[in-house]
Amino acid sequence: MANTARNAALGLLLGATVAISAAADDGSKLWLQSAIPQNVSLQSDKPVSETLHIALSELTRLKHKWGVMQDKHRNDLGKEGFEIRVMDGTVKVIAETDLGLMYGAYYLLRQQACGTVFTENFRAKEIPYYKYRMLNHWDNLDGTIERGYAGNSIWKWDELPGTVSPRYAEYARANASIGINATVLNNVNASPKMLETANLEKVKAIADVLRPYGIRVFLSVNFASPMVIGKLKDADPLKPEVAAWWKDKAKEIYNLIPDFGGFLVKANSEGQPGPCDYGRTHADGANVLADALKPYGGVVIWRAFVYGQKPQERVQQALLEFQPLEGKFRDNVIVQAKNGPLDFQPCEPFHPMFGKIRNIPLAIELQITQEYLGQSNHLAYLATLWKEVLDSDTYQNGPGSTVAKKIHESGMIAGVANIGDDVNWTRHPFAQANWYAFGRLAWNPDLKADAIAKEWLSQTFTSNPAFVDPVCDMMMSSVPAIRQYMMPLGLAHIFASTLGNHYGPGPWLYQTGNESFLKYASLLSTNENVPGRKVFDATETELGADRTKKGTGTVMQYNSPLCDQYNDLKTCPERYWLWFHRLGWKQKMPTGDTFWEHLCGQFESGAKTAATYPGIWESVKMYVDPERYDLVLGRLKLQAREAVWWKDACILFYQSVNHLDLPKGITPPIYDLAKLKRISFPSNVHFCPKPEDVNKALDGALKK
Ligand code: GCW
Repeated sequence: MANTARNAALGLLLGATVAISAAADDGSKLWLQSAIPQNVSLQSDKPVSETLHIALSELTRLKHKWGVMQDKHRNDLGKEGFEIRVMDGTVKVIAETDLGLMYGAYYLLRQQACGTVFTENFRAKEIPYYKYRMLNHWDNLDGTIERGYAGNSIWKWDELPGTVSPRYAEYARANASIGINATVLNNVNASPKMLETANLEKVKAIADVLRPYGIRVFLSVNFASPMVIGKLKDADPLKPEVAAWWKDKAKEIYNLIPDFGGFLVKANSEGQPGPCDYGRTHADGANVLADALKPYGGVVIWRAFVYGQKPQERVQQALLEFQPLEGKFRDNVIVQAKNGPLDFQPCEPFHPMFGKIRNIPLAIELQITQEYLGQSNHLAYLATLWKEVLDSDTYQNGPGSTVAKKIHESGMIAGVANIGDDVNWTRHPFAQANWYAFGRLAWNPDLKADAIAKEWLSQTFTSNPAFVDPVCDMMMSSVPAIRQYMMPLGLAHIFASTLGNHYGPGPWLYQTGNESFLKYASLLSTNENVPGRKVFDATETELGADRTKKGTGTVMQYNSPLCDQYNDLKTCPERYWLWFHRLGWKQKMPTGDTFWEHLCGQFESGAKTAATYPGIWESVKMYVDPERYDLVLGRLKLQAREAVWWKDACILFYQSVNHLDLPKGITPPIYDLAKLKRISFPSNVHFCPKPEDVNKALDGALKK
């Protein structure tokens, strides 16, 4: 092993570590539990890159004797990998690049916080599984965040580029510590103004802060930008002047930001402009941008979240739209599909594109922000949900064709960020765990959800097992419980507001007779000629969506044997029963009970689990600082209460259509259906009601 002289020198440092206070904790330091180490002076005979400076400064927090070694002659670690060895009492980080050393430094600090003892001959080697580990911010230029529940955007466009907030470096550091290396700064519902020169200069200022942490900046672009800011007649991707406009824009961007990552595009979806406006295809649209970025090494990320263009069932549309385009995209285009085919619901099967598309590199988009999972009021540990999809077998190339492997072809995994300008970044202290878990899974999708939870808890609170074990169990049970109390068995999109806030239950809205709601949810097309039309809504006899071969045929979008498994209730996983099947209330389930009994049992069980959360938290009070303790307790109490809200609202509403009695063993509703129907919160896309307001609304809905 070549040990360069330079690095022997760098192993010796003068520096100051930062004391950790055990008192009240505002959560701002996240899992890092220290501010950025300051006043670290380095003794080196060679110039030190900013990235290496970061690595060395962080290593001053290591309590063990350490050294770093950059070995450019190795060729097994790549740009970002590292190896750790303990030799002669010294922990050594070995990497080919400064970036690798930085990731190695964060690895060691994580191990230290988790209680690892660096005994002689300790060895570790890590290389990230995905090339692009990316956050998608849905942040707007006016400072609001679509589906953001932790305050306003951290990007302060008004003060940039003159004032560069210290938070940008803290953000970069937090991401670097978990391996995130790419970020899209703005909303996919993109303002064309984002590409104006004045704004690009602001983007440059942010990119300059993120770069030493190994993070590349991307932007969402509006397809009509050549018209809106370029004053062209249209944005037809096949017109030379449109192509020229994009080329000029790319040139301008790369002059400012030489390592700019590329464009993310939401086109012809939910009212956004796109190539279909001119009779062109998604491939035509993506390719004009790809050609502009190609000379600089940039990529186009084209979203597959399209629906409503054609009278097909919504969950089938993306595959139908993109399959004919296989082989037609430039090689620097990646198509990004959500984890499931509908829209980040609590429980969806994996997106059929992952099993059917062969000749388009596919990225996966996960949602870290909890749009449909209680926003910043509920504890929902999403790693379990993400693992479920990443580990799903698509059978594309026989058994073992997991979604995780499929997206390795593009190398891109993206998560819609849950970060805002709240002091603790995510408002609910446990939402930090989702940001953390996303980064860890993007680095290594084989990690286990509980192992990640334990890492996060150890670093964020304490590594004492008396705290970590029960709280980890609570986190692990959270998504399964939410699925049960909100939308059990694969029921989807029954929120109290459709286009608006997606908060609270409203199964009554998604019914025939409520055409506008049904259309937005587009659970099935409103076109009368589509087979299986109007099979979603609840009737006196049934509930669910018939997506079997006899219904809309959606099961056919999955490879064998899944197609037949999903088609038959006896082999369909319980969590997808209502996703693929329309069930009679009195129908006997494979479990022996009737569907109605089974459904009510799910609501009951979810509510019971949520009811245990406040007590679990109270039992670990001694391990938590008072500030975060109170913040979490208040929200867990609300979550327990909201679980009953969901259970009562759904059971009472379904009873109003099926006229069946409450099954034995189900706790009688405490709320009044008519009053629940009147609960309403402001209907906008960046709103999460305050816990006190929800509590007040629920007080008012109690039965007299
Ligand atoms: O989940 C839905 C959201 C929209 C979002 C859209 C999308 C950015 O309700 O707010 O728009 O999906 O992913 O494009």
